[in-house]
Amino acid sequence: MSASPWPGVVVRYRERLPLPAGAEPVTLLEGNTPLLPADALSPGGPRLWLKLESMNPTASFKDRGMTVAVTAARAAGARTVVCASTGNTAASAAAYAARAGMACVVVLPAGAVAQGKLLQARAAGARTVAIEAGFDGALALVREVAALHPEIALVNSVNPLRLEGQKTAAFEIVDALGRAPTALVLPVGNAGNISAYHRGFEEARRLGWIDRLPRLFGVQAAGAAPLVDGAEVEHPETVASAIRIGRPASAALAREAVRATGGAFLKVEDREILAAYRDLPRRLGVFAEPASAAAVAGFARLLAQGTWGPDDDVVAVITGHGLKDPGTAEGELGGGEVRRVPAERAAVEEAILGEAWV
Ligand code: AN7
Repeated sequence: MSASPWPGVVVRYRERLPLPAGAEPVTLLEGNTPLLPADALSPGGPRLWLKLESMNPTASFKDRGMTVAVTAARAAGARTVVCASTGNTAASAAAYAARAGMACVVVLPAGAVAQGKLLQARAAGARTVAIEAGFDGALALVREVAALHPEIALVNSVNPLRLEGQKTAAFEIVDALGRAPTALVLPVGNAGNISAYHRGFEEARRLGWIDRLPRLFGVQAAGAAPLVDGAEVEHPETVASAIRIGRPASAALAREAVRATGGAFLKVEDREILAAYRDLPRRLGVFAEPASAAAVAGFARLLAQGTWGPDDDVVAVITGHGLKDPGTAEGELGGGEVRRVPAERAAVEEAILGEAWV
């Protein structure tokens, strides 16, 4: 009948992760996410897949890194995990800390985190702190505090174990396709994830699982595009709050990822992000948060530029779930309004069969 159940990222990839031998995994059985065919978004173009990282336990890719970072932190005797976050790292840290029986403190840019993510952190009992600063300022402050207090585990992606966990998404893509894709397109904020994919694909090549690296394309929002513009952005602005980051901590690793794979950084306007944000659920049934829609907007741009032919395989990473950001959905999805009708047969019949919707 069934093969053995999925054991989560730490157990599945233990020999590829730098964890102490005795460390008891802290897991919510993250990973093993779908690679969904999405050719409807690639007419005449390459084969396109979406890596649905939104299907992780807290509905973003952060869980892959968090299981490794929190496993190591607990094994080392830490009592408290801390992060700065645009929201998803906080939601994930809060959940894994709860699972581990550890305390969690999340430091967030005030008024700039999507409602669902904030609720996730609070639901899991994290001490939730808002400061009058952007993400970059928040990260600088928690790094300062963590440097003074070794008993605190900082679980931002400056913690190398986060990238180690996140590299496992590359292993899964190779496993699912049986080869390396031609290209991987993903949103870039603090630049940890693109660096982690590079590490994962590079490791897969060293192990002989693939013979070449996919080109890595990092997509930034036009108002928060330090890696495209080549300069830090003091006041990053974009509808995609997850990637409203002006000073990416892993900038150097990300530049190397793009250089070594022959990829590129590109930026997309908010209106392109929102077009993809509306398209994904309507055409494919995939509800993604705006930052993830940026990857699909980037794919569309590269497609229009003739970057690929029909024999290429491209993976776009859906990094987080659309349910996390009901505020943007309410404002931007449009069209799908709720119509009130009387609780009577004729009215319901008309609503079901009538032409009035169009
Ligand atoms: C949905 O949660 O930085 O380039 O603090 O939530 O590795 O930063 C989130 C980032 C893409 C960018 N998509 O990844 C945080 C945070 C979503 C995200 C990114 C984030 P990185």
